[in-house]
Amino acid sequence: MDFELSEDLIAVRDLAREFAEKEIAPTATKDDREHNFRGDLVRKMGELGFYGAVIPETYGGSGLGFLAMVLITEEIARVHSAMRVAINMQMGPALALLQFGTEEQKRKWIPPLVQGEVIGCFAITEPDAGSDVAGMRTTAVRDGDFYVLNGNKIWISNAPVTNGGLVYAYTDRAQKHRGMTAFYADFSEPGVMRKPLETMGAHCSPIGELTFENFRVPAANRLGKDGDGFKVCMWQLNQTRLNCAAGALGVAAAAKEAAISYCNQRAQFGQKIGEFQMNQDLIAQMVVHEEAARLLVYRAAWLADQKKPNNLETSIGKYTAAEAAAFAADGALKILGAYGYSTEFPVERYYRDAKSYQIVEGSSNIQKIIIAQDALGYRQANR
Ligand code: GRA
Repeated sequence: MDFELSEDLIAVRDLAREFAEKEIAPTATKDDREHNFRGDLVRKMGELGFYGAVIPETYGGSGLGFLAMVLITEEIARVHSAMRVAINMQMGPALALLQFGTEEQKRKWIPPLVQGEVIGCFAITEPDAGSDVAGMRTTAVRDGDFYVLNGNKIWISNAPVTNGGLVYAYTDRAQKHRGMTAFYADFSEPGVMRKPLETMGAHCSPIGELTFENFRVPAANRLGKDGDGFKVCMWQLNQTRLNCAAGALGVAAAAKEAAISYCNQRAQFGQKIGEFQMNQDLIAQMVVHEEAARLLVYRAAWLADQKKPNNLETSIGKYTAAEAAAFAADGALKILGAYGYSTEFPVERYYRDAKSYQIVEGSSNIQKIIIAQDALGYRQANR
């Protein structure tokens, strides 16, 4: 195993770090409080190639791969977790198109996603179907050259601002998950209602409901065949989960850095608070959990770059990274005390953002189910 990053990977990581520190950091805390969606920065990230790392040059990407995507995401999330979501919203649909789309679909829709010229999204979750994807109710009924979609999606990142994206719906509910179909839909057509929703964190990343009422999607926008949707969705989630895992690594690093810096500057009872063993215990655990998670996430990305099965490794990486972020943010708040709780400083933002990683793209419990069932021999994760 080679633990060194190549020169290309170091260059792309440094570019992302510089962009995050120079362009995102100055307003991060303020913007997040004001729910300020930074369309300008989202566009710029596209121009810098942050969405195209996993997309071949033919479709406007750099083809650098999944490890590059992870490194970029980590750097963005270390400064501002909410801004990392943009990478997923552009990359997720682009990758699904790359894997399941026709040549025409790829050429038409991938480059604008990669450039950040359109704002993407993927619509899976519904009020009664979160962890249980197959429990969704949205339907797509064929009508000549169109499908007519009806249903309600919730907690959809970018819902208030997206131009369109992946939508999953049942074309034949009787077939259960084998009757689900995937579409790449343009939301400027009539029949799409949006409702923004408030959340605890990640305020710069707008989220909301999408309601489809007799929303007509051309049959030419279908990905694969009728009934391929669940497969497309599980495949897509495996890729986008890696982005969430990388985001969690970034938050874990940010919280740890804040805790260390405060330990070295704050004095109480006549000494730096880093001298107290209870704080050292927290710092040691933050370091270990974060580093372990990083190696696991990089392994999953490396496997993806080798085109080897990696669902299990991605779930292991995502679970570990989410828990490392939550641990680090919680620990940083303990160490910073009132300064951590204060909205003047970014640590409370890390805390709010860290919690999201235990929920999104398969909760920590869903990852544990995937991991345990594989270990027990009930259901193979890599299929
Ligand atoms: O044998 P078959 O033909 O019936 O196929 C089965 C299986 O082989 C069928 O699906 C196939 N399958 C897969 N195929 C390829 C299952 N997993 C995979 C796979 N990874 N690759 C049914 O399989 P099953 O295991 O019986 O399915 P299930 O029990 O209904 O569901 C499985 C599972 C719980 C893992 C799934 O529903 C799941 O992943 N749930 C979590 C939902 C999730 O992650 N939602 C994410 C929402 S989007 C989001 O959070 C956006 C965040 C954005 C951001 O912050 O960046």
